[in-house]
Amino acid sequence: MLVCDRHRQAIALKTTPGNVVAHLAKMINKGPGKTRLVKTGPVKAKKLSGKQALFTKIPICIHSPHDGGPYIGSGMCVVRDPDTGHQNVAIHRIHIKGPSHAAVSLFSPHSKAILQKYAERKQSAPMAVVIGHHPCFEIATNYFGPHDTWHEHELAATLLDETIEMVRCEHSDIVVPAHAEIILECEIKPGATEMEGPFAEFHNYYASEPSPKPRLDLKSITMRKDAIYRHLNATPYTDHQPLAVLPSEARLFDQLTRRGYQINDVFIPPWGGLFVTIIQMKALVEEQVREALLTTLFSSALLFTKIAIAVDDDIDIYDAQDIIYALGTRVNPVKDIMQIHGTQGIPYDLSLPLIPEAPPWRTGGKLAIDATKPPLAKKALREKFTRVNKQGWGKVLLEDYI
Ligand SMILES: [Mn+2]
Repeated sequence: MLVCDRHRQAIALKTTPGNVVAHLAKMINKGPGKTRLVKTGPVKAKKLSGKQALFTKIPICIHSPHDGGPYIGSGMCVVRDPDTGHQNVAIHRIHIKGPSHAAVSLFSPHSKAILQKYAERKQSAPMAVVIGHHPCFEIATNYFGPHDTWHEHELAATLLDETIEMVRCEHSDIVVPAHAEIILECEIKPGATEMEGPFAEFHNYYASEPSPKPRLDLKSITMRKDAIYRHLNATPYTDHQPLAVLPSEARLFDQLTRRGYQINDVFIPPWGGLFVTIIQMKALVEEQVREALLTTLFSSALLFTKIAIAVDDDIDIYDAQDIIYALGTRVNPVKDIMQIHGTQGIPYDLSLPLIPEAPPWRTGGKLAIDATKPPLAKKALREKFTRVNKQGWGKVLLEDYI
């Protein structure tokens, strides 16, 4: 558990827990940091190739009881555009199907577009799977915003504020971090597929049928002398959910702040199945809250948001009890809730009906809840919502009496 909460994320990003999202937003805006190509590095200490290159050399786990087999959930998969040489890095789940072959579920549209070029040319596509490194690498890898000429590991250099050493792969032109724990060098032969799934998803459900996915053939493994296998379990409550949304939280914070809203923090709680986004803000008028909520629901920075909740700065957005308190005491169902019908729901959301003509897409809706206090413009009313605590709370100290 390296980055499962703001406290740990703050250590990784060298900031304070309350400032993680704002800090990350600033870093992402800086763009790529510096990298340096070196001849070799710690990740080349051990090399296994040919018949020695086997997935069985790594303690790959089964994540959930009914999964189709062991899965790598922590692989930062690197592909390289055959025309431009630009790389893309994304975490794709990898279903181990044999000692040296697997199926990869391509999540990133960036990676998909690159691999499509190889497929159209009937060429084998190299893919390097980077496992285990400083958490900034995993945070950066979960950035899925635009980046034309740089790749996610260069963003890690910005987050670390260091020049990152990279090494070339043994079997391709792909460059990978020289100080990573393990690199799996694989190739995807044109048209080759393997069945992938079932696999329990980020929200605790099995939400897709097994289906053919690109087949990965393992060509070599390089690793550090005493390499550590970093496992990321897909089911809550681990690092997986917080990592998957952290750059998105930062991008939404940036988007809302740029629109002029006074945003304190943004949080996509794992206890909302990643379908709920909470924004903490102070508004001059109620209309600002409604606009910020709608922006959140349709933000391109977010993947899954179905429900958006706005709370004030006296609510702890990391505490589910406090959120329910705000919903209970600050929401007038007649005017503080906006419901939108007929929007596109994501395939994973089992609460929504499938579109019969276009499965796995679903028809859904959105829900916005203003659970803030009355806005700053309504000063007297707002003051009525000042939270009261017990007489002497925080002032009576046990030490004064013993
Ligand atoms: Mn990308």
